[in-house]
Amino acid sequence: MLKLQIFLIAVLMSCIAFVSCNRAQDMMGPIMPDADTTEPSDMVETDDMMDMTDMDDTSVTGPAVVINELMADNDNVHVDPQGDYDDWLELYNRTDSPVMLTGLYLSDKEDNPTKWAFPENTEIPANGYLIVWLDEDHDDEDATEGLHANFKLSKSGETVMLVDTDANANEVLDSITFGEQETDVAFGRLPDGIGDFQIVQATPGAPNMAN
Ligand SMILES: [Ca+2]
Ligand SMILES: [Ca+2]
Ligand SMILES: [Ca+2]
Repeated sequence: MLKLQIFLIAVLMSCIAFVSCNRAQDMMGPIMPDADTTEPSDMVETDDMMDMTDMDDTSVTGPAVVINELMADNDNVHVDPQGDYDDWLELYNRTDSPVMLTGLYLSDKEDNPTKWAFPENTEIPANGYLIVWLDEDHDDEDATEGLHANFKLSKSGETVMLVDTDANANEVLDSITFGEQETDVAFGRLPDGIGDFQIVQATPGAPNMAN
């Protein structure tokens, strides 16, 4: 009789151990997959982060090149190759490859998106910067050095856009509408290429820095 009791107790203990083990596995089960799916894409997303995700997925989705910084009233900050302090705009290549800007345009007029064409074979280096002088010196025979567009930026604010015409239609790759600007104060993305425009330190041709 004692043996039977010991046997039954042993069986009971085994059952309890078995059930406990299964329950522990059930509890563990949902935790592990959740941990695996906690990837950056599940984190809080902003439009900017979406752009970066898109780029990572395909390397080209979303504009490779964006408007990164501008100065609409340059009095004493950055001198052009001809010795003038003119409006300037900085482009930034968000990709790890050089990008040819042939077929791209800059404009300050939404009804004329192809106002100024980048010269043939203008290239922006991988993760690099390119300065365009917005000084109406495009026809100046002395202004052969540097890129000079046929419009200027308004200090009181306006829209400037980067446009591509590759797909038989004008595609606005990037467009910035800014308000009144202070003299010698730069307006740019922070961080480079993805952040919102704000007042920044003037860094023409170099990474943007907080003011
Ligand atoms: Ca100039
Ligand atoms: Ca203008
Ligand atoms: Ca910069």
